[in-house]
Amino acid sequence: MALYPSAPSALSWCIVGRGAIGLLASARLQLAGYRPELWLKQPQPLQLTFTSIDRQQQQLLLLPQSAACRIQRVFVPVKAFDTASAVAELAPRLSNNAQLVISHNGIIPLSPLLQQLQPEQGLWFLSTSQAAYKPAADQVIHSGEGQSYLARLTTASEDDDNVVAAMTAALGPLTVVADIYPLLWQKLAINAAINPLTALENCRNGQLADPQYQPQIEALVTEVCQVANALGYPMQPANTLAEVYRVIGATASNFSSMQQDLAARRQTEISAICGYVCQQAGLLQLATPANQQMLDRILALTAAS
Ligand code: KPL
Repeated sequence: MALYPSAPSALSWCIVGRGAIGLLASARLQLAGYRPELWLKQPQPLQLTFTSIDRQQQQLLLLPQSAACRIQRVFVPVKAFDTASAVAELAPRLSNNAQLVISHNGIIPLSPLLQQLQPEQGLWFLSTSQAAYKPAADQVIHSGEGQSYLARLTTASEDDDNVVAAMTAALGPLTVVADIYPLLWQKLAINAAINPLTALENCRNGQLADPQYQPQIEALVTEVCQVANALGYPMQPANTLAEVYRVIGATASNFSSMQQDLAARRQTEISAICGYVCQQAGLLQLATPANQQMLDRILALTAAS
């Protein structure tokens, strides 16, 4: 007898963890007629209160991932540093042509993920500016309307239409792009400028509009642009800086994810943000002192806590 006898439904999605974006995606998938199931360390049903962007509140029951069948489609919206271990845990449960969609801040090397996957299993990246937060473990609020971009990272993605339709329901509006890296570098500049500074200053994003932060923000953004340009992703410092200040204004009342992580003494994504910039700069023999300083200061604070 096969270990996982029943085939998953075309509408089944496994969602890893119970972070705000994962729960937002689960709620929206369920409301669109999909069957999201949560992959949790302690599998148990979650009675979720979901508040949509138009302030409608709904009670939803999210079930844990069923042990009865192989996983065909999975969304992995976990922190950059948890992505490889999440994929390794999932790997024995995946169907031969499973499709995995990863989503996180920063950039991580893909080889540790690809080593866990079979050639026919497809890997995708979703970058989103949809905003959600969890006022309690069983509540998620869709707090800001954003957009998402989806790209294939591997060629083995036979059920493209299904992945695109489901991710549109989960986190749309969605644009499919051929290469996600230009967007990831743009987002890296935003996160390198906003996340560590708000974490160090223990402030909301909006405080960075104060002119006292301008020299540091400019230095961080200029370095990210230099590295991106050297890697073949054209980025102009002036436009990128304008975009950083637009995001600071648009998210003025938010606490960045890194401020929240540092305040809660959790591991931060600094290694996948400023750390990735410094690591790539090192390979290109470029100097990135502003990013290095942010990396060192955040790592020192995390180690001390
Ligand atoms: O992505 C973000 C984060 O907090 O991680 C920004 C854009 C800075 C919004 O807070």
